[in-house]
Amino acid sequence: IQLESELRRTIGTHRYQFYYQPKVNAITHDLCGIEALLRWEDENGEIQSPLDIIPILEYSGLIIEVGEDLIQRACRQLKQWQDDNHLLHFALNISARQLLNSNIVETVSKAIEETGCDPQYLELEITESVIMADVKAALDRLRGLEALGVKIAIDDFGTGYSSLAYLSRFPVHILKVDREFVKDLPKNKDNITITRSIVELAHNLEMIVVAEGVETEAQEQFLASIGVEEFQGYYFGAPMPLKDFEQQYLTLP
Ligand code: G
Ligand code: G
Ligand code: MN
Ligand code: NA
Repeated sequence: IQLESELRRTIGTHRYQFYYQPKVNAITHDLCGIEALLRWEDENGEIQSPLDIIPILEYSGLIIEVGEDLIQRACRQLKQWQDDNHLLHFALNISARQLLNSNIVETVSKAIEETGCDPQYLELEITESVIMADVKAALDRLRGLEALGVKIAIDDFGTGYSSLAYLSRFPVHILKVDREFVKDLPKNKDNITITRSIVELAHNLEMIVVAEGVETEAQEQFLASIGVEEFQGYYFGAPMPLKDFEQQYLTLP
């Protein structure tokens, strides 16, 4: 409860911030975008993981208000990079309640309008299980978001129970292969079969594939060989504060 009131009290402050993790093109290894990952600083200045924070924001309903602030911040950062000629795709995670119990379409629309960012570069990551929890409502929201020009990614793909029939009807542009399947590539035969199938499915549905949790050259080479378009993982870079990200990736040597 104390943590909850602290989370409420610090909305809109530096205590909430994004870390940025690079995503690279599978062929050129050029930076093509980032995933923004929430961090929250506690009163001792220690950084807390979203795995501990998001559940509290979700059950308390604070996620709506925090989420609106984060969407605004994301669009502001995206606009700033666009003004500086850094054409990066900006991926932002959207939780269950944010998608299903808030006016997400209006929130995103307002943020795009107020910041002037180019919505084509904004990607909203939604997990498979959230979509399957309420297919009708999710489809309605996703159509609204697509109409704004933003891209939709399915996060942690392969861990839930997606109906393929639904998947083909959804306005989804990107599939993110869960790192569980990347973990022991290229040794694990099951994971070879699974990743190949996911890539084939995605391409048949005209989606691009991002592999998460890429940690080794062997994983990277196998995934490139089966047609994965983008990589994200410690092999290419861990999530890091804005300053470090800009210094490492956006300044000329
Ligand atoms: O950065 P880390 O791997 O610890 O993030 C853990 C999980 O927390 C991610 O898989 C992601 O789904 C979730 N998460 C991270 N940042 C955000 C955010 O800004 N909003 C929401 N809703 N979830 C986030
Ligand atoms: O939204 P999602 O849950 O996919 O967020 C990605 C999470 O995965 C973040 O918590 C991030 O810190 C973590 N992550 C990113 N790259 C790697 C990686 O290469 N290996 C592992 N184990 N975790 C990673
Ligand atoms: Mn994600
Ligand atoms: Na994920």
